[in-house]
Amino acid sequence: MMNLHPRIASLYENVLRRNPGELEFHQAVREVFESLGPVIAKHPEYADSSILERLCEPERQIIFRVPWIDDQNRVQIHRGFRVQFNSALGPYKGGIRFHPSVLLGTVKFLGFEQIFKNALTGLPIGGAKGGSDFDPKGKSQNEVMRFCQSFMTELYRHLGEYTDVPAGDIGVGGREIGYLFGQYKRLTNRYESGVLTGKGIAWGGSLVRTEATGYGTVFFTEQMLKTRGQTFEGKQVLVSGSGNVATYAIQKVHALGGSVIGCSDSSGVVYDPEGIDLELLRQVKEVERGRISEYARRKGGKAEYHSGAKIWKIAESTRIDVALPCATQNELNGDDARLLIRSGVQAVAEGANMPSTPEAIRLFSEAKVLFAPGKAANAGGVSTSALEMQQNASRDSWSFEYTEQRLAEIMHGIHERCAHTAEEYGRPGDYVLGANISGFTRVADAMLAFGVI
Ligand code: NDP
Ligand code: 2IT
Repeated sequence: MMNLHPRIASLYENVLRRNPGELEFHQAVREVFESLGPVIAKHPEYADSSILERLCEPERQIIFRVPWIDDQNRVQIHRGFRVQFNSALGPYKGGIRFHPSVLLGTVKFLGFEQIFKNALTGLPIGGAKGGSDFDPKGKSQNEVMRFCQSFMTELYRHLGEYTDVPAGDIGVGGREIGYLFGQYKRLTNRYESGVLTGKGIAWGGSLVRTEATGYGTVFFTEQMLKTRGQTFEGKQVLVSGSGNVATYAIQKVHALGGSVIGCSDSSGVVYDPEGIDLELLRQVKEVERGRISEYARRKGGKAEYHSGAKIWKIAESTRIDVALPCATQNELNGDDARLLIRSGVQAVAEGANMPSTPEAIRLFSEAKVLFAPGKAANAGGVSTSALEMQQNASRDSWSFEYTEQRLAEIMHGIHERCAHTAEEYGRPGDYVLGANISGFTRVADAMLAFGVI
């Protein structure tokens, strides 16, 4: 681990002491803090105004009980969260995650990341995250609906298009956003489209929002490759996960001439040397809500399925040029990074939030692998959410082509900002430093302007 600037080190100790046991939150804070030494040295006014202390303390944290009745008429109790972290740049904005692993510390790490990610987009959105330890897997449609209705019955009073605008994340896609929006509309008697993003196209959603995170990750990677005179043409790519982000990352890699030869879910890995058949993957995952083992079964002997395996192992026996972790936090560790580096990986971009461990990031940096942190590489999702809010505010809807063009421009802008900031601070090519400093200064300047609040 890198050393922290002395003023930041004592602050970090405080974060550890005040947020015991929240390991993912500690990790996310540490990663940002490691980048900020040179900024604090250059701009003592940030430290003098306790900007960092304030940034680490969420503006508001809401924790609530979510009771619902399952199909066997049993009462089920889950925990709901919304951490409204920072609203210096706009209404709180960030997704909702439904996964059994969700704890307060998970939501805090995601909300903290979201502050800097959203700042980096250049769009007027603050940072937040929400979720529940509810597991949508194996639940009936009616159970998911009843859960979403109960969740929103408690959360609605904290939301609003000028206050807090949630969206999807792991376990929350178009279906869940539909139930959440329906209940919000019913409780408030307002058709307030701008209160949630990721909505269906017929009722206020934006074209490209579904594809945006995966597409954006690939656009960002394309920009990084370009700095070394490279393109996706002919590249062999691994994409972990097989959910929303992974699916559309795969689609865009293929459109740009690369081949994704492996993807995964939490049960196992598919290795398909012909390149993943996206239509089949979408049929299995989106239509049937099945497992990727089913993908391999239907491909007969042409694709391998490895139960319980890790996707990065594919790099042991096959050349991997680009790796896009698109599943979950800490899914790519030091050993995985070593495998990828030995295989000749040139670029790694995080479609997921914090998928690489600190050791993996250090190894990529030492090996001069192009590395894009999630807060830059996966910002296309929240950016297109902000475009959805713009369309809702003007009661307009834009074409697919126009919206995708806007997304591409935003991702280019983020790449520029990261690259330029890294150069300005004497670390060309360090996208982690560039993203953290660039995101931080935009939020910090707004906070300075507002005084002590
Ligand atoms: P989905 O629920 O659509 O898909 C998640 C995928 O990751 C699934 O394949 C899932 O497998 C796998 N996965 C989830 N948790 C675990 C775990 N603990 N261990 C192993 N595999 C796991 O979610 P998204 O695609 O929306 O999100 C993926 C990542 O991208 C997350 O980190 C999210 O925060 C991030 N992200 C999402 C954005 C969005 O717009 N949706 C925007 C920016 C970032 P299984 O089905 O077996 O659980
Ligand atoms: O992590 C993320 O950026 C998201 N899950 C998307 C958030 C959003 O508000 O679109």
